[in-house]
Amino acid sequence: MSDNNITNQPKKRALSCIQPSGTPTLGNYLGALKNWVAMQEEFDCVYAIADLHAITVRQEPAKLRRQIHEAFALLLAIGLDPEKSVLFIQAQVPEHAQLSWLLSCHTQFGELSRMTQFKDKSARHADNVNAGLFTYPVLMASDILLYQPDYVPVGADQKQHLEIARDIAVRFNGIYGDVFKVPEPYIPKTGARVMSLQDPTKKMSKSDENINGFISMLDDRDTIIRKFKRAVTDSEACVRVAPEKPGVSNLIGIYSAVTGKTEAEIEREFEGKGYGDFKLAVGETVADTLDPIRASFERYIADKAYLEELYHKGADSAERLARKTYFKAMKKVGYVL
Ligand code: ATP
Ligand code: LTN
Repeated sequence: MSDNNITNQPKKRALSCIQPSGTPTLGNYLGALKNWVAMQEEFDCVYAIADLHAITVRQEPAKLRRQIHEAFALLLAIGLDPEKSVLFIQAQVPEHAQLSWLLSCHTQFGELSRMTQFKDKSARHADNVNAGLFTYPVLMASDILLYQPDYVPVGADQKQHLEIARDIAVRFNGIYGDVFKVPEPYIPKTGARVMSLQDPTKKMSKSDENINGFISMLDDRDTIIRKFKRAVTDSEACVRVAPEKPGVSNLIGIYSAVTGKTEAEIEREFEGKGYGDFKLAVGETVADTLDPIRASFERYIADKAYLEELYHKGADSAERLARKTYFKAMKKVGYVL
C-alpha cells in the first residue's frame, strides 16, 4: 500500500471514519469529506463507514442497511478511489470489536464519564443510555489504533475522542512496550465550520428537525437553490463578514469554501448588490458542486454487485492491516494464539 514518493520516504498514513447515521450534509462535505479526497494524493489513506458506532442510538434494520450502502456509494461519488485508498465497512472487519475489548480493560470509567458527546447524547436519548454509548470512544480508539495512522482528520467535535485514543495508546505502550503509533489530529487548511441556514448560531447538522436548516448532499438543484433563498440573513442588505451578521457570514464562508475565493474577493464581487443576487449565486455554485456528486452516487447505488465487490475487497485489505496490530497487542498482553 505505502508506495514511495520522489524522496523515497514512505507516505504517511491517514485514517478517518464517518457514521452512516443519515445522508451527509454540505457541512460534512466541506468540513470533512472534501478533505478526505484531497488527502488521497499525499497520504496512504484508510477510510471507513463506522456502522458499529451507529447502533449506540436505536436504528431500524432496513434503514441502517440502506444507509450503510448509501454512505459507501457516496464515498465513491465524491472521488475516493479504491485503487488509491482502502475503503471499507467497519463491521466487516471483526478486529475492531475484538481490540475494543482489550482497550476497554485499559480505559477508566472516570475518563469516559468526561466525554462531552456522551453527556450530550445521553441527555438527548435519556430512554436509551446504553453501555455502547458510554464505551463508544474505546471503539473509536480501536478503529484508529489498528491501522497505525500518523494522522486522523477530524472536525473539532471529535478532538476529545482523539485525545482519549492517544491516552489509551500511550498507556498500553507504557505497560506492554511499543504496540500502537500515537496519532496526531489533522486539522484541514480550510476547516470550514458550516452553520445551519435557519439558525446560523448552530452547526449544520443532518439530524436537524428543520430540513431547511441543512443542505443534504443528495438534495436536487431546485431544493438547494430554494433552501439558500430562504436562508436567514439580516436587514442591512450588505454582503460582508461580521460577527453581528452570522447568517451572511456563513453564506460567505460556504461560497468561499466552494469557489476558493477569499472573503475580500466575495465582498467586492457583491458590492452594491442585494441578498437576492448573492443567495442565488451561492445556491447555484453549491448546486454545481453537488450535481455531479449526486449523478455519480445514482450510478453507484444502482449497481449493488459492484458496490459489494468493492467493499469486500476493501474489507480484505483493511483486515490484513488490522490483524497484524491486533495479534501483536494480544501477544503482548500474554494471550496464547
Ligand atoms: P449529527 O448531525 O447527526 O450530529 P454530524 O453531521 O455531526 O452528525 P458526523 O458523522 O458526526 O456528522 O461527522 C462527520 C464529520 O463531519 C466529522 O469529522 C465532523 O467534524 C464533520 N462535520 C459535521 N458537521 C459539520 C459542520 N456543520 N461543519 C463542518 N464540519 C462538520
Ligand atoms: N465518532 C466519529 C466517527 C468515527 C471516527 C472513527 C472518526 C468513528 N470512528 C475513527 C475518526 C476516526 C464521528 O461521529 N464523526
